[in-house]
Amino acid sequence: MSKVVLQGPVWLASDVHLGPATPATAEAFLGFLDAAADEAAAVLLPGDIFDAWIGDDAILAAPPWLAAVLQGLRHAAARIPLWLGRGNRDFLMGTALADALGARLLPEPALLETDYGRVLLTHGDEYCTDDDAYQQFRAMVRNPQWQAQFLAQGIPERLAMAQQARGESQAANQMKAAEIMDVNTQAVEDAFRTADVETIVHGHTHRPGRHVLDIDGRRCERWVLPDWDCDHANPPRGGWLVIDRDGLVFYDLDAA
Ligand code: LP5
Ligand code: MN
Repeated sequence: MSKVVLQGPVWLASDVHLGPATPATAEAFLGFLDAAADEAAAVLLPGDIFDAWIGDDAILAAPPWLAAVLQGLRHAAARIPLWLGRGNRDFLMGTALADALGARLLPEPALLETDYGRVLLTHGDEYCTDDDAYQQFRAMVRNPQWQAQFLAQGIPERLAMAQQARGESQAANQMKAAEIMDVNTQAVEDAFRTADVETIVHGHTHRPGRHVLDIDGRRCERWVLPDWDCDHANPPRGGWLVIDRDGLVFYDLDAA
C-alpha cells in the first residue's frame, strides 16, 4: 500500500462535481483552494472533482469554466502540495493533467502518514460492493486496455459516450435501493484490517458524516466527505475535512 507522508494541517475535499453548469460551485471551490493555500500544509482531492473527465487532452482546448478551475488548481499547487485522486467520474485523470497543474496523483488507496497518525484515504466507490452493476462498470473503465481504446477516440465521441453513460447511470440510480449505493460493511471492515488503520476517509456516497466502528476490539472511525452543490441545491452545500495533530474536523462552506 503506497504511503503519502504529510506534515502539518491537511485539507481534504471530494465530490465537487465541477462541470459547465456549476459556476457557483466552482467559485466556492476556488475560494476553498485559496483558503487551503493560505492555511494548510497540503490539500488532497480524493475524486470526483470533475463531473465527467474524458481524458487529459481536454485541457488543450479547455472551455472557460474548465480553464478557470485548472488555473485555480495550478495556483494552489504552486503554493502547497496538491494531490489529485480519481473517482468514478474522473478516473481518467492522469499524469499529463497532474504535471500540467504541478500536482501529484494519489495512490489508490493512499495510506496517509499525518500529524494525527495513519489514515487510509480513497474515493470510496470500491467499498460499494453490493452494487454489482456499478462494480462491473468500474472493472470495465479501470481496465487499461479499455481506457486506451476510449482515449483513442476523438473528444466529440468521448463526450457523447460520457453523456450517454451519465444518462444511463442516472436512470439506473432511480431504480436502486439506497442502501445498495452505500458502502458495504464487510468491505469497510476488510479495508480497516488490510491497512491496519483506525481511521478511514472517503467520499463518493454523498452521505457525509463520522461513523465509529469496533474492529477486533479497536475503536475505528470512518469519515465520509460531503459533496458540493452551490448551483442547484437549496441550501447550497459543500465542505471539507481538516486533519491535524489534534484530530479530524469537518468544515462547512459557510466557514470559509
Ligand atoms: O455517477 P453517478 O452518481 O450517477 O452514480 C455512480 C455510479 N455510476 C457511475 C457511472 C458514471 O456516472 C458514468 C459517467 C462517467 C463520465 C466520465 C467517464 C468517461 C466516459 C465513460 C464512458 C463509459 O459511476 C452508479 C452507482 C452510484 O454511483 C452509487 O454508487 O450506483 O453505478 C451505476 O449506476 C452502474 C450502472 O450500470 C451505470 C452504467 C453507466 C454506464 C454504461 C456504459 C455505457 C457507455 C456508453 C458507451 C457508448
Ligand atoms: Mn463518486
